[in-house]
Amino acid sequence: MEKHYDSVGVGNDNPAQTSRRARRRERIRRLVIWIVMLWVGLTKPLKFLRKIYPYKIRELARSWDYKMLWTYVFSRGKRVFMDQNCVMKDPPTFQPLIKTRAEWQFTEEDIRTFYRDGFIGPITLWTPEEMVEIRRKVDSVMERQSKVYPTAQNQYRDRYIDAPEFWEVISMPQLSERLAQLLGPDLLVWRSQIFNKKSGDPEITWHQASTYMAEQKVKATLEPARLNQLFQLTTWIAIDDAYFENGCMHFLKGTHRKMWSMRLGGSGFIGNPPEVAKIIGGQGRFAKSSGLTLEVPITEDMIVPMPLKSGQCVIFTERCIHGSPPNNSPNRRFGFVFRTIRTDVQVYRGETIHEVTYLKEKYNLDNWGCAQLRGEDKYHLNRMIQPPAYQDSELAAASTSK
Ligand SMILES: O=C(O)CCC(=O)C(=O)O
Ligand SMILES: [Fe+2]
Repeated sequence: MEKHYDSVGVGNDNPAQTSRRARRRERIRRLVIWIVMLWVGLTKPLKFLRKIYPYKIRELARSWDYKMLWTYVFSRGKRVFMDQNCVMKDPPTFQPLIKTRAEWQFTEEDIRTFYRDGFIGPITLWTPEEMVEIRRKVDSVMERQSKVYPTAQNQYRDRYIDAPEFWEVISMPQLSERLAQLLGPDLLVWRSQIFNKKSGDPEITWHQASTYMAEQKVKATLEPARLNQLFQLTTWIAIDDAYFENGCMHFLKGTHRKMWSMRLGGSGFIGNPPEVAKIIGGQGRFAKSSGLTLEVPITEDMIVPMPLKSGQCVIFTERCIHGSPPNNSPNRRFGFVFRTIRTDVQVYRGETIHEVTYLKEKYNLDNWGCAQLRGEDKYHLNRMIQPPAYQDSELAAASTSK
């Protein structure tokens, strides 16, 4: 399974085990970072200075907003935002942004609910019979080495680029037509992931993102035309049934309106009462974070479990805090995820290697590109790939795509 945010890592050292010397080095490192943040905060308006900065400081000065910088500086590095601050306001109208076939059409009420909660689901895409074939195809990709990132530890990222089986699932109109109603008619896929939580695997801690800044820490991964607009959606498809015991998705409804700060240390539980975290956490492990605690006061009524039958999906904004409990069942919990943007969002600006610091993984972007999911691209901001098609005619004939 792809690890996900569970070691976001500003504080992933373990002082008890480190020697005095290492602790001193760590203190000096933090002091240097603090001074850099202070400097960047004070000089942020002086854009001409960026020309002389080294890459990381230049990008930091560009991507970190004042609230991020001053929160870090005034808390002496104890509080941090993992992403750029933004607000999500209601759109001028809750009318779906496109009209489509009746069975895929959201109502105004559906869109209103999405904006109220930050997610919409469960949505049924395929019958259990159809899922037999889809599961077989998705599983078969897992057995082939990735041509996208052949040397990466994680072989499952962005397989929409080299696996026709994945692109076939992602590009089915019952998905793209729904995404377009929320995001608009012109759509790109920029990432896909597999979250195969095996029996005994731990929780995925509560997290949120907007421009995926936590990945490189100094630079936003996505650069949208308008930060406060809805510009990205995640689709989480259940390949097998996902339920509480095997660790289905959970959301903190309504938390998508802003970015929440995180505090170094703490009990490891989100919000104040650990009892609340335990409700959904089984042994209370669900909301445990390694070193960082989201500063959001949660109440029981905010927690929405999202059990899904195989063939169902949930569509959500990554800005809505989400996570999933450990898999305490004998079965795997297999989630197939892809991420969609509007065409006016730039991905990986100027990058040739994308670092995901909390995974300790670097992805060489030579083979990466966005794929056009729907409509047209008037902006041409991103490198594009041609979505994969079946080479093998037998496989194509066996395709159940509609
Ligand atoms: O599969 C999970 O439990 C978490 C998935 C997730 O965080 C995501 O798709 O953004
Ligand atoms: Fe996530």
